[in-house]
Amino acid sequence: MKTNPSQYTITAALPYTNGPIHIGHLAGVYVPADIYARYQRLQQRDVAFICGSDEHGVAIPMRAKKEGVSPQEIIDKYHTLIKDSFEEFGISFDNYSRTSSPVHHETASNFFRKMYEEGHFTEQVTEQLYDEEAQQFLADRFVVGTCPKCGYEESYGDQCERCGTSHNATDLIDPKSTITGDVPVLKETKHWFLPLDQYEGFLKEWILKDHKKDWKLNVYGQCKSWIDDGLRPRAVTRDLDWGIPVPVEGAEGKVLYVWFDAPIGYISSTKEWAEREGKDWEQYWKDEDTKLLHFIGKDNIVFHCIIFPSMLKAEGSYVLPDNVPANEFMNLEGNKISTSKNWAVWLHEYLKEFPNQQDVLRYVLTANAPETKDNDFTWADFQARNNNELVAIFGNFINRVVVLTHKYYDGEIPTPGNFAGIDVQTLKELAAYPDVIASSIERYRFREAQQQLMNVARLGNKYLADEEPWKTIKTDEERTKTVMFTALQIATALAVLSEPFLPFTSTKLKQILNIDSDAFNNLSWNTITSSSPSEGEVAAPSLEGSAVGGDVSLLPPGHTINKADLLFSKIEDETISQQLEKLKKTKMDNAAEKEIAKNIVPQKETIQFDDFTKLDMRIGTIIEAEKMPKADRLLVLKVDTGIDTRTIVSGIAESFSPEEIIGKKVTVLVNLAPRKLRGVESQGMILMTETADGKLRFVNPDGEDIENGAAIN
Ligand code: B3M
Ligand code: ZN
Repeated sequence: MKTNPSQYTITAALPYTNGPIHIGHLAGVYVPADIYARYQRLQQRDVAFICGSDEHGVAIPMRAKKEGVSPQEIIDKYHTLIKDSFEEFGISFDNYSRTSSPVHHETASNFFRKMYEEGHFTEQVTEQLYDEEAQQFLADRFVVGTCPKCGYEESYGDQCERCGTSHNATDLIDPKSTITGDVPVLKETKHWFLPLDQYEGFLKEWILKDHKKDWKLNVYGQCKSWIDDGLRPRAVTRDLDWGIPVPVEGAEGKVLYVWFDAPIGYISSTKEWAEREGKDWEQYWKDEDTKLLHFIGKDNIVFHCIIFPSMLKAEGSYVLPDNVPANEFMNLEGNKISTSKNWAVWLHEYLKEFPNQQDVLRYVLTANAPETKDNDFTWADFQARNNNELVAIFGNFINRVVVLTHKYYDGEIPTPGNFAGIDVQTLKELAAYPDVIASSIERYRFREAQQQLMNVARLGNKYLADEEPWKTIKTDEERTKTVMFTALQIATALAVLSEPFLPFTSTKLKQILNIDSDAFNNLSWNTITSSSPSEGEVAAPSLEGSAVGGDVSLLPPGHTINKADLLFSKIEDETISQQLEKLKKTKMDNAAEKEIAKNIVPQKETIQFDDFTKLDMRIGTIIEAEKMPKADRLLVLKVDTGIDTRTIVSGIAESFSPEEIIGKKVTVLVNLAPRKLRGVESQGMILMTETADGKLRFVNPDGEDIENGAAIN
């Protein structure tokens, strides 16, 4: 672990542009990464907080197909939506790029070419899964099957979403094409492989032996288990027409595997930023003193801890990640969040439905952050945390302090008298918080850090409740001044310490306290630490430079604050029921869709009218029926077709007894070539359909007045 790096390169997983951002993404990756980046900036550290859209891979053309538009339209639509909603939500990326950008194509191609030229890949012709109907090779999300490791039946070709294992598509048991539903065949194709088996020694040394004991247990554990299981070569190219063309001879029609190019996106995004800001990108990726951190969700661990580091190692000139603080998953109301099932709270919708309440969602997602296990987001908890914590603890404290300061002193910070024991103790406790919070953040424990932040507000509330300035104002004005002065110091500390977690609240609070000007530039995380008085000491009143060396005041006597403005407001039951209704509707829509999907087979290929007129279908009546001996499913029928009376063998014995169908009007395909079934020649076919639970039904004419022999056209 690097303890005193010269720069921090903080990356957050590049979201796929195949859908909008939801609370699962936010809780798992973007909120913790943002807290970390904001905190490091407050510590005056040199930070590059990097992200961008992941616009390649199979997910994009799949989504395009679903929406009936081109892949380019899909990436443009979601890139814009994602970028804008991150910005409005206050995720403070220094750069948000996209992998379709020229700088990325160039960077990724060069990376591949260098590895290729230095002989880091093996070239192999292997048999890969191929969908004959779609005429396409199947990899990644184009194929599902049973995971060879955990038995999950819906595993993707490259990774199992349940156990996180990454595998080759040919490892799947019972693979099925997600394009046509067909069982794929094997077909030969050439690809370039990263021989991960050759990196086992390096990975063992780097992750297991080296210093990675400070990695989160879930991350370290997953890596260890993969390495212990033995690593195998992984194809880093694909037969696909969407992606970065493989930049070597003999690779026409092939593109880089999305997980090869996407992590390089961090590098290209850094380049874009450095170019704009006049910085040297290499310093943030190649300088030994750089602390490189990848914030991701648990399904991305293998790519960031095994594959990308092996690529960086092979390339040779880059630093390796110092840590990969991956989170588990956030569920929603007890169910797994799912883009395809629309089971999510979408960020862009939240921003519309809860205007100016970014911090409430940030707060709730951090309070329940899935740091060590999966967690659940519920609207009831969202409401409770807002009303009982943000409003009742944080907001209430600030409101009381600000209102009383105006009431007693016209908004001017009073000059304190002698500090009593309780004041000294309270301010000492306050001065200890920055380090406590910092230590939690440095160890990626954001829930704990935010709890400590709330404890600062609790400290303030308790202090006011104990000292009761609203009572002492009538009996002891001097004492009241000291108490109000002390409470105002706590409010000021809250404005500073809340910035990484609740940036909008912090800004608002700084405006209320009138400390958002340059005069307060000295006010920082560290000045809070060094600002506690001794008992009996009197604060040196000073208006210049608020809290510097030895001075006990963060907010000096004589300074005037602005009028109160509510930081948080109560969320009513009505608002919560609306959200729950919305989810209920999604559930109902999904259930209905599932019903339909169960019954409706996809439409067949288009035919011409001539094809249709070839079919000769007539109305007929079943006049005799008997079971075919030794055949469970077959009945031998005599049918009056209006043309003749003929024998038809029909596979309906499991649904009907012979007796019940005699006299039934049916539809018959009369010009079907005769064929023998169990020695009996069948001269046509009765048209049937099926109920949702699989029972057969005749296709009957609508009315008894239709004569046998009537044609269907
Ligand atoms: N696009 C995110 C995902 O798996 C994936 C991350 C890439 S980070 C280089 O949803
Ligand atoms: Zn699995």
